[in-house]
Amino acid sequence: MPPKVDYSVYLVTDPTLAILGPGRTVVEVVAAAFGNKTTPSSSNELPHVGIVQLRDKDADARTMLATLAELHSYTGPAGSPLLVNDRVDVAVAAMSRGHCEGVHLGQDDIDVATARKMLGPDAIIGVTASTVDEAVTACRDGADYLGLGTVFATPTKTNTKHVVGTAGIQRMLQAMTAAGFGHVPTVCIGGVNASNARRVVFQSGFDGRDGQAAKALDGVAVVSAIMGVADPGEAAATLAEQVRLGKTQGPTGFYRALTTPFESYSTLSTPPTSSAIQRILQALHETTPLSHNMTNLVVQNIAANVALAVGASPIMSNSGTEAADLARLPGSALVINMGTSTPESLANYVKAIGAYNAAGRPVVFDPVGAGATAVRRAAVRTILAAGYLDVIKGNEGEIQTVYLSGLSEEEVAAEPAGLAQQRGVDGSNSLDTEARIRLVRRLAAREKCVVVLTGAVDYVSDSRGARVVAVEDGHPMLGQVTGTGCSLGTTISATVAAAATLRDSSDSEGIDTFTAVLAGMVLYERAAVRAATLPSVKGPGTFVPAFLDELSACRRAAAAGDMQWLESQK
Ligand code: 3NM
Repeated sequence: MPPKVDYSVYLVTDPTLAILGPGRTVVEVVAAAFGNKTTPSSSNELPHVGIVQLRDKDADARTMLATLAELHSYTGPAGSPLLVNDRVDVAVAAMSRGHCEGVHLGQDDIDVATARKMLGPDAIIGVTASTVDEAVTACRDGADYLGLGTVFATPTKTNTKHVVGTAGIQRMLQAMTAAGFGHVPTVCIGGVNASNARRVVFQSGFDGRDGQAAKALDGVAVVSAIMGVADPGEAAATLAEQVRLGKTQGPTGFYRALTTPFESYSTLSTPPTSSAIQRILQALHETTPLSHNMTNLVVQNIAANVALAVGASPIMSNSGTEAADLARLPGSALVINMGTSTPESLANYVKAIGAYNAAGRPVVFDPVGAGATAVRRAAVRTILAAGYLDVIKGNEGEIQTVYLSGLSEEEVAAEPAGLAQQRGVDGSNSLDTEARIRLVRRLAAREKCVVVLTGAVDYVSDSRGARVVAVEDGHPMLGQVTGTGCSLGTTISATVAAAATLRDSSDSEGIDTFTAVLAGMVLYERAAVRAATLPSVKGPGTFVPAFLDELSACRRAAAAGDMQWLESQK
């Protein structure tokens, strides 16, 4: 039997100058990652790198054997296995000298069964898989662990077959547990580093549903995040900590693992209590959170006024560079609204998402017009890859596009017609109620975030796809004023920010992102009904000021403990 391995941080080496930097060797960098220690550590001091793979596509066998001998003087005492990439012949030779513990095989290398015969039962044999079929087949063949990827496109390896995102990793994990291989350890590879490891580990995990057991990643495999940094030892320690947080606490401080059981697909859950909504609106009123809007030109003015009316402090800044400072301001939240995005704004969104993730502050994504053009569909993929989004809000076409953007082409083809065919022009309605509920649940469970599907009836799923609440309120007048859909995103950012602050500061029983999103929605939609039905409101022109007044009045009433305005809410 191969030894038990800590797969949390798996170091894959690369000898190219572009990654190592001038004047450094692979052995020096690996040594640094192990603290330059060639003696066994005390038992309570585990190495940060649990396993190493020598990957050198150009080296001859003899050079590889010499390098393995050197590397093993660090990995051996630490108890971290050392494997060879591709070369079973080199692994056989190195194992006979006690300088290596196994091999890692790609899909074009010698098959697992043959490698096992050559290396024996104690060798560790890992396999790279980038599709569900490859993953299950590798397990059947007897792989000891799998490297799943490519998670994100990476300059380290440009000939990768499939860039699958966290959604693709999750599908492979799900397929493994479905096929009875939940026990086979996995790492993911491709573009993983200290800034994304935590949420990659979290979002890739399959939470289990419909009687299928959960399966999480065991760790991350990295090249440049250790081989290409100035202090490999520190980088390894940081990665180990980020992986641990991803396994135990989710993507940011605010995410809370829900214990609510999964309910049936078509059943709606009980909405949050009026008192939970009241507490969130009161916190909003008292803390005046910053709502940082990276939004389109058309709606900036109304979104800023709505932010003020609901009790937030708006900043309409499209600069990604500035986002790092804004994210650190107390109580901030970010809205990414891609209504009029350009390549430049996309780069700014990516920076801003990274900054808010790093600060542990919420991000709301409004994929405006997501399905309309190829450019927008690509932008959605880039944004999903950029970081954790606490809330995704859109109409049917937009939410479908976001959902489909995480699937492979074969999976898109296999989707039920209603889900796949509609590529999302604004406001289109082709799904029936059950399909809408299924869509929000599936996207929420996959991305592990709250999903809001807007329409005549809105559907909101919690971040496990366990609870879905329908909100049937609002007024047709909202459809006659530009920017009212986008301003709902702004409102949600304000309530989610307030709930995050509430949670950080006091007893927050019953307060989570899901409840906060619903609080923002009911405030928004009830205020619209109240404004539109005032005798003084004659049409869209008189509606806007009355709507702002009602948003402000309802929020103030809630802050004072008066929730009467909500009573006629469905
Ligand atoms: N294999 P970095 S991606 C070695 O997808 C390797 O199978 C991949 O490098 C795969 O951590 C990759 O610097 C390179 O992004 C990963």
